[in-house]
Amino acid sequence: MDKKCFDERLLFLANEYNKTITRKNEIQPSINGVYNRYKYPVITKDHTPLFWKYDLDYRTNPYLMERLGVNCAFNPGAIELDGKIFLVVRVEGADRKSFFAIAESDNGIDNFKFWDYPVVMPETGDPDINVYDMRLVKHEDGFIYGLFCTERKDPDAPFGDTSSAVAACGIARTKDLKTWERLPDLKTASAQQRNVVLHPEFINGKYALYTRPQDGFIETGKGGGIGFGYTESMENASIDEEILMECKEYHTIKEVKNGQGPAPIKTQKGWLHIAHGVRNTAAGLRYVVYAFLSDLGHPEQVTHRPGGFLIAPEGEERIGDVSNVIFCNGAVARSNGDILIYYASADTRCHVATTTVDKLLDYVLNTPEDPLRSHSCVRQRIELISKNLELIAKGEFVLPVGRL
Ligand code: M1P
Repeated sequence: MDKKCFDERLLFLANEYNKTITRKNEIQPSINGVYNRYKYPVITKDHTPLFWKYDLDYRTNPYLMERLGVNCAFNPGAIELDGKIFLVVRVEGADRKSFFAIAESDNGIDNFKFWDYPVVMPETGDPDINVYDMRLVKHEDGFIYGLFCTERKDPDAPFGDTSSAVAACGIARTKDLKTWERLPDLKTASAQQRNVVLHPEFINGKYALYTRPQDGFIETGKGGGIGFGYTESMENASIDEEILMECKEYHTIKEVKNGQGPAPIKTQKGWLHIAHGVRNTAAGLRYVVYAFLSDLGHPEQVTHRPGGFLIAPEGEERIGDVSNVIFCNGAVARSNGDILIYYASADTRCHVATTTVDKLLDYVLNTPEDPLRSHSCVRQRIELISKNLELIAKGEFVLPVGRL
């Protein structure tokens, strides 16, 4: 390719990239009344800078090919600092490995831009093969902690198994998202850990952690629910006793796995949790996001369990590398009561949903629990129908045209 074509191609790529990172997002009408979705994902692989992927030197890359492709950008941890929203995004290279990279936006809804360089996460003495899904927590000890999943090859995997890993909780901390201090991985009695999240406050002088113990890499076995435990320090984090505070539940949205999302949000009525549940289908696992409330003084005690999911994949969200997956490990509660929920779809891209503390509290306090059997579910629905039909019969409101 001659230099003129090279320059034209670069101009085309730059225009496309700039369109993506400056595109205004559009709020969508809320159907469920709990939150609003947005027209465009907030982060995609196309948000990653061109200079991460292409060698821009005509002499060494005359065809202007990608040399280090990016496959997807999803599952971000989220935090607000000085009024800006920062996402620590899980970026997956074309080579399957994930790494962390920081994107920032003034409003948290659009115009996210990646910093020039991804995060170089320091390693422990046992190097990570893959790192992903960071939960960012501004702890009252003054540090911002990033807890993430670290995977290393399973030394006990049968010969020929080139996929199985041992998943554990990696821990790093920072004050500015730029310099990261890596701490030893969390120690627990469980064989594997994913979805470990630090509670933002001390409880009786100890650090508290939400865990997700599981027996195997994919199979959760006896584990697979949200666990809870304490550690004296984060420099050598170790949980002696891990209790299961939110279990898997037969024939529900969390029948196969159940994991904490971001750190819970403190409200006057309790700790608001956003989590993910996984069920089985003929097409494979289906991941949805759900919510629950726990006690202010005892965050491990769940007080309200609204039945069903909060966010399930819709439309294009259903399709991607791991289809039928909605996953959330980042949310921001702003001082004005707004909540930004960052959820990824199909392990491919990241979206935002906006709501408020008031709305989410109303949702968790007043959505009925899952009664666990079809017969009880239909009874529950008939109660709602009867109440509404009575209201209609009494002429409590002006009926819009057509049927309600
Ligand atoms: O592929 C869906 C999700 O699978 C894992 O989550 P969990 O440990 O709950 O099964 C993670 O790999 C997550 O990143 C991924 O989105």
